[in-house]
Amino acid sequence: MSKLSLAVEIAGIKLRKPLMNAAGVLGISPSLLKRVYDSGAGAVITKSMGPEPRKGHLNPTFVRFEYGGLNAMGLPNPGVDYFSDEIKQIKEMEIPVVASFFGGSTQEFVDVAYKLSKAGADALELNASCPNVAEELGMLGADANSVERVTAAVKEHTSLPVFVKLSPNVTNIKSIAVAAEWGGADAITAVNTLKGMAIDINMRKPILANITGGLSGPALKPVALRCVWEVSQAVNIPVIGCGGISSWEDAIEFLLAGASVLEIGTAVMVRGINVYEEISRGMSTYLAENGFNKVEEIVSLAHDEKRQMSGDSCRGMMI
Ligand code: RRO
Repeated sequence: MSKLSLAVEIAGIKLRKPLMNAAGVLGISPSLLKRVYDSGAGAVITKSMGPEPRKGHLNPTFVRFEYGGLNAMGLPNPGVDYFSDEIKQIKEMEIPVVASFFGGSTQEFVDVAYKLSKAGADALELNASCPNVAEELGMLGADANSVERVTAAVKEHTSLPVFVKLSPNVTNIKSIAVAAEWGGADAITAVNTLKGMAIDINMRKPILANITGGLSGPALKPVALRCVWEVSQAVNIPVIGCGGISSWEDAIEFLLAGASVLEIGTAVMVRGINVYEEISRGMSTYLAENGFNKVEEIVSLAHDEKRQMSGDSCRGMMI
């Protein structure tokens, strides 16, 4: 009988599959997040929650292209107090839940993290990288000192694992990842969306009301893959891969680049919720056909050092 399993463990949390939804995709409704889980995810991630309700930006907030999407939602959320109940509902369904959160100051990050921990989340994803709001809310992740300070403060006030979600809109993502690790992060999520824009040539003005937005989907994938590669070389904590993963082949690439767990976002909107099931199936087939039993056996395997340690350079020769 095959010993093949897609189960993984990250920061002490056991996941039956290495897939989650990316924060914000499918919003916050417990019933939608349950559908993500039922379709083959190992855990679900909520929309980023802040200290107070926020309406977000005016429409249009999303532009779809052939190769991805641009969003400028502007952190719409009902506020952490309202959301605590929703987390309880997700937990009642016995679904592992990662609560994404943000703040406008270190104290706000700490307060929201504390409330989400009390509400029963299994882990927290600290959003240091929203590209669509003023710097103090979004681009905390561009400054290594701030990332370390906020991560350390949050870690002091929660016993939950904290994943720090980084931005690709920086010159040196490795230094930011190391700062998060020094602050006590349990994993790095690489990456959030890439800042971009689109112009309507008939109206002769930007399409998004916010003018700029975050690029996601296949166009982001090579950038995100490079970020995972660099971050996994720079830190000793797990990396969660995110950015344009649309197929099982993409998923395998991210694992080989150094991700241990993957988040899927835009592909769910484009291909439907069954994408988790399809990607899981393709990953299982790849592992079986190439003589692997577990996902962790291929994590970082595209890096020379890991390939030599695992003896994978010989694998092809024996077949
Ligand atoms: O709400 C948004 O505009 C948003 C967020 Br919080 C984020 O983290 N990434 C993104 O592309 N959009």
